[in-house]
Amino acid sequence: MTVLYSIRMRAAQGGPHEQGGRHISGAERLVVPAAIAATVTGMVVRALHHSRGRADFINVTVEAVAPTAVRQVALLPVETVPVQDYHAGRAAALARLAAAGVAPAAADQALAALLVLNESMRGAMLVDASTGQRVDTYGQRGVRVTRMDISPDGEQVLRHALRRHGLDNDHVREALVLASKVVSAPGVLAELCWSDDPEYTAGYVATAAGYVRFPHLKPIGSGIGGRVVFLTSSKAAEKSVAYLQNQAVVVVPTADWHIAC
Ligand code: WAQ
Ligand code: MG
Repeated sequence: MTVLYSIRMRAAQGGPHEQGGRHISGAERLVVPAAIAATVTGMVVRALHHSRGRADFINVTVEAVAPTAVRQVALLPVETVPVQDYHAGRAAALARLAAAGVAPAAADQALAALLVLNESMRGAMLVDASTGQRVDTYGQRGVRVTRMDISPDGEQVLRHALRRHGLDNDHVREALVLASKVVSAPGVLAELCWSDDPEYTAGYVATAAGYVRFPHLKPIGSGIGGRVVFLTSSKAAEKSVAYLQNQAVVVVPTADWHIAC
């Protein structure tokens, strides 16, 4: 197996993130050496032409990953729950989280934590699925999930299937890969997410059973999005964080992978 390179980009406006810059965009891929240059260029172009604003700080990291360190995980099956508006979407997402075993009060508390943000975070909040308490120590930055990608063959399968449903866009592809990694992490029960791009209102709830999309989880025009990762126990938090941030993962569709609608 050839060496893969982790490529990670984060872009901000008003200076670097660590000096208070506003998060504009981020991306992470795991690619073969021949794809490094084009991937880096694509990420920089994207950061410079983003609907959240033009970045004035862009950091790109390129780092080899030992082939033995790469783990394969299954691509999550996809389903869309049609909802009229974001009120209905949030109610449906909360119901889905409860069905997955997140305590209803904990799901409410996590949703509230996303709604009070006055600026989007760069990463995710990790929350105890029974108490709703935040358990990571990353504050306004959050935990960044990195070092994941879909396999090249898997990407063809995924894009072909998404195209038939009019869903072959960066948001869906990247979120599906990220969520597939997240729910494969030790101690993770579920994830709730919606985009921070003002024109993109969709979000999802992911569990090991699948990726469930809701076309509306926020009002159009809102630049506040976010992610909450629900942990079965706060005792596992350190292990979960280490996996989310560092474990190299290649996502692969299994023979029974499908998009329900
Ligand atoms: N690790 C952790 N958190 C992240 C990461 C990451 N790699 N990337 C983004 N986030 C957090 C961060 O707080 C962002 O503000 C927020 O998630 C939203 O990020 O099926 O586009 O990249 O139609 O804007 C989901 C629905 C789209 C797709 C999600 O997220 C569909 C999306 P964005
Ligand atoms: Mg975004």
